[in-house]
Amino acid sequence: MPDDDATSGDDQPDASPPAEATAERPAEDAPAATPAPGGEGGDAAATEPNREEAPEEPAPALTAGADPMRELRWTRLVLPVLLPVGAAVMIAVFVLNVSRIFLAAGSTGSIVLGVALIVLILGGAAGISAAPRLRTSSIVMMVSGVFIVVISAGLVAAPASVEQKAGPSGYVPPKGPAVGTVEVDALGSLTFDKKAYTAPAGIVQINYVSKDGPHNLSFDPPGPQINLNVGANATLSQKVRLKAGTTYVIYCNLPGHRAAGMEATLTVQ
Ligand SMILES: [Cu+2]
Repeated sequence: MPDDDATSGDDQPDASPPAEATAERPAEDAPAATPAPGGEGGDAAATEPNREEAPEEPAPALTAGADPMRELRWTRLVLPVLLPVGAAVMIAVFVLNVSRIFLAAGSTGSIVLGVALIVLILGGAAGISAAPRLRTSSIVMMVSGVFIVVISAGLVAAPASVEQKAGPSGYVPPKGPAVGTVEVDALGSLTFDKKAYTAPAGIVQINYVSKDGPHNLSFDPPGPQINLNVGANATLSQKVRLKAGTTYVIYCNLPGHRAAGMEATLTVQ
């Protein structure tokens, strides 16, 4: 066993070093003929002048050899794709975040924000054009700073803008816990599961369940101005504020559905 290991161990190093040596030597000789003797000499005095010379020699060789191809690739391939794509991404991010801020700010706030944004853009452009010697790096810093502010403001405003959009057709549901729940089932036979429903007064959660097909739940005046559109075999939950002592007429407003029987009363106790 030890003999086998020894012989196999001997065979492998014997076979590989010549292959490595032949592979390495031409590679070393071709790019840098001068550093090789310096490295073999080993003396500190001999290596130092070689190191100073070495960076000078390959540097012009590299710029002369590699740059035309790199420049061609950069100017004809990368930049024509990168610039428009990058600009489009930046515009998309900017527009999305600004629209979020506007949605969250409300009608008066968005007018103030819009004016501030216009002043900022015009002022920034005027400032940059008035100082033509401004460094490119500082312009990049300023623009990216504005972007960071817009993106972070958009992230902060995102929940508020989504919350306002959540209600169907601009309906803003009442905030606070529901005092009761009413389930209304829309059946395939174009009727509700009951002809009369009851609910407590105050904030009530309506669970509108479609057993078959898409339906809608509308409240007849003086009901909450909401339209609950539910898809086939889906449930839609919405909070509404119901007035005490009122009987609402609830119905499906899809063409023909109310006449076919999708109408009921909701009495608030
Ligand atoms: Cu219906």
